[in-house]
Order: sequence, then C-alpha cells, then structure tokens
Amino acid sequence: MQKVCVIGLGYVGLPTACAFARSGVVTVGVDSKRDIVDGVNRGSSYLVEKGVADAVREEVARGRLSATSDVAKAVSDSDAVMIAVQTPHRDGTVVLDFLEAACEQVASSLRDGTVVIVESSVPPGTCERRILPIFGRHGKRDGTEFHFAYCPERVSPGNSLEEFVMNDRLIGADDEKSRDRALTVMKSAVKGKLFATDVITAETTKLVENAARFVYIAFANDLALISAKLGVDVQEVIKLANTHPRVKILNPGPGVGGPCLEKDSYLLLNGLGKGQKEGATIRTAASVNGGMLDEVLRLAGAGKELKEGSKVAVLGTSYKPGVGDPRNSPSEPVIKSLLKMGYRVSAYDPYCEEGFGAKLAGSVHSALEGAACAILLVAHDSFRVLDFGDAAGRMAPGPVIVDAAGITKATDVRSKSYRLRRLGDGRRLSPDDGRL
Ligand code: SAJ
Repeated sequence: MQKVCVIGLGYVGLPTACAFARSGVVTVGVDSKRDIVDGVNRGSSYLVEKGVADAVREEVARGRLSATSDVAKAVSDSDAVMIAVQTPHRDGTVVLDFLEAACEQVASSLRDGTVVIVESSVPPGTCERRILPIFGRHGKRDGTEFHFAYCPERVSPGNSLEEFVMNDRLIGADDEKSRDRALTVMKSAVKGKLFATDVITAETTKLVENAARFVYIAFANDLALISAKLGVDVQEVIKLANTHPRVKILNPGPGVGGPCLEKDSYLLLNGLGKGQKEGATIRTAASVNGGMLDEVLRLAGAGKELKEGSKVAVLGTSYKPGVGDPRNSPSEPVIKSLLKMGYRVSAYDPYCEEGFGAKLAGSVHSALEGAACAILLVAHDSFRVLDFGDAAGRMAPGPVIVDAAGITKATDVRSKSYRLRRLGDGRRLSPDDGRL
C-alpha cells in the first residue's frame, strides 16, 4: 500500500496516523483544526499519549507523516482512507453529525478503487443505513466503485499507539473484495490478529466489549455497597472470590468515566430504536455506576457531619489512573456536588489540569493544607505511595480521609491520627477506630 489518509486527528486518529507512518506507509492526517494541523507539520503532538510525541517528531522529519485541512486533496491522493472522527452522545442518543460530514467530504473526493475504513463507534446498522447511502449519492457503490470496511478502534487512552499496533482487530466487510482490501491495509500497521466478519457484527461487537466492561464494573460497585452493609471489606471479598478459576471481578470505584464505556453502552441500545424493553442489565448498570457519587458523598459526611464551608481536598481529577484525560471523569460530579453544598474544594491531580470548578492546587500537600476531608478518587501511582499520617498532619484536626480509589489497605483503618473511610469496607471495628 502506498498512501493512507486519516480523517480526524483526535485521540484515536492521531495514534492511527502515527501507527501507519511508523510501519513505513506515507500517511496524511486531516483535521479541520488549524492548530492541530500546524502542530503536526512542525513535528509536535498536542496529545499526551505514550510514544505519540516521538512518533510525530520522527515521522514528520522522515517525510512519512504530514497533516492538512484539505480533505479533497488528501483523499484523492490516497489508496486507503481511515475515518476516526468522534461520535458523541446527547442524553444517550448518538450524534452522527461529525461522522456524516466527514463521509460526505470523503465521498465527494474519492477516486475509484479506494478502500474506506471507519473506526468510530456507531450504533449497529449505522454503516448500512446512514454511511453507505452518503457514498451512494456520490455514485460510489460499496464493492464496485470503492471498498468499505468497519474496523472499530480498541485502544486504551494513554497507550493508544502501542495498542493500535498490538491489539487484535475486527474487520467488518460485506463483500469479499472489500474484506481483502481492508485486511491488506490493516496488516500494514497492525501486528495483532485480524478477525473478519460482516459490518453489523463488527459494529455490534465493538459496543458489546465496552458494555460488558461497564456492566462488570457495575457489579463490582454493587458489591461495594453490599459489603458496606454486610460488614465485610469488598477488597478482601473480591480478592478471595477471584481465586476461583472461573471468577474475575473488577474493581469498584467512584463511577465509570472516560469517553467510551457508558457512551458505547447507550449506543448499543440506540441500535434497538425507541421504546424497546431489552437492555435491562445495561440500564441497571448505568444507575448503579451513576449512584456511586452518593456513596462517595456519604463517606465524606457531606451535608451531615462535614461542616458547611469546610475545605475538602479532592485527589484525582482525570478519569482513570496514569492519564491526564478529564473526559467524563467521576471527579466532576463529586466536585460540583461539594461546591453546590457550600464546601471549599481544592483539587490536585499529577497529570490533569482540569479542576471542574475547584481551586487547583499545585501539589498534593497544598491541596491537603487545612482540609477537613480528603477524597481519593483516582489511583495514580503518586497517591499510592502517599504517607497518610503525614497527610493528616497537614489537614484540620480530626480529619476524614475517604478512599474511593482502592488505594489503602484494610489495616490502614487503625490509624489514630485520621478517620479512614474506604469504599466498600463495612467491617465493624471498635468505636476507637473512628469508623462511621
Ligand atoms: N474502572 C473501574 N473499575 C475497574 C476498571 C475501570 O471503576 O475495574 C473505571 C476507570 O476508573 C474509568 C472507567 O472505568 O473511570 C473506564 O476505564 P477503562 O480503563 O475500563 O476503559 P477506557 O474507557 O479507558 O477504554 C475502554 C477500553 N475498553 C475495554 O477495555 C473493553 C478500550 O480498550 C477501548 O478501546 C476504549 O474503551 C474505547 O475507545 O472504546
């Protein structure tokens, strides 16, 4: 394959472009945002993603990667077009405007024989009902004038470039030629296995993967609430249950963040149309995961013994450990609720500059200074090695530390200098232990 064009240089598109360029393919990234295009052409990446900055710098210098806002030229010059634009949701319903607009532009410049691959998550049936008709209106029929495949991305934000290359992928195509052409394109950059199927099965499977994780996490979260009532420690219960050869329970937390798990669960249901009763586990999971906010506030004593006007330190604002990505972070509703209840909130995150309205502290110590309560929301490595005795010494007298991130150990509860409340830890200790 000679030349690939990647439409959309976002969280998925830029690592996709880097992966193709790294594999030796001449790659052009297309984005409407001038600053992103100019940045790439200067050899710099706006994305904080492992390996991406080096890949952009080196591949631009080598002449294998460039960027442009000129879709028509990039598409008409390419043998393959990868589309990786966002498909967000509004109140649980997918918004296809960006994808449809991108396909419209691609279709109008496509030369015959090109292979078009969509990576964005879409409700099942979208390619057939909404995407292929756009190409049809431009006189491009799948399997005749051009070749179409749906190959959903599977990368984990934070490690997208490596996962693009190493993960197994699905190749959804509805005719043999399109499938073979898409396999050739993907093989040039992907080292993982490639599994061929039809388009709607690939669309559905992508969403099922994320909906499965969303439901599994809801189960772990439900167990945290159950354990707190039963008087056991959920961490201990999960650790022991996972010694069974067929049990693999995930970790409870303050809610499910990020751009994918919740959204894709809704997109799966979108495929059913309105008024359907199927999907009860997903709806229940959404309610359990969303309800973890109340549990975090309860552990903090918000609206109860935590006095109005007190300072609360929120540790962690990114949506998961090890990244600076604040999209849909569970910290957002926690911070906004606390502010609404009249608390002074100071937030600190080693990677993320988003404070969601809280005062951003420059260090963990300044966030903790004088706080009546500290809430651990993300298990970043630097929080795992925190000395909680020292932390408590910087806080207001008799401080409460809430661990909603699964960082502390059951034995840490015995400290006398602070009251530690761990999510899902309902063990009944003596009153001296300062539990709820
Ligand atoms: N979380 C828990 N408990 C856990 C694991 C995660 O509460 O045991 C929370 C995290 O803290 C975070 C959220 O879930 O708030 C999502 O994090 P994640 O690491 O599970 O997933 P994402 O959203 O970063 O990436 C997911 C991945 N999907 C699956 O693992 C099935 C990734 O492979 C997908 O490519 C990505 O969605 C996507 O783009 O669709």
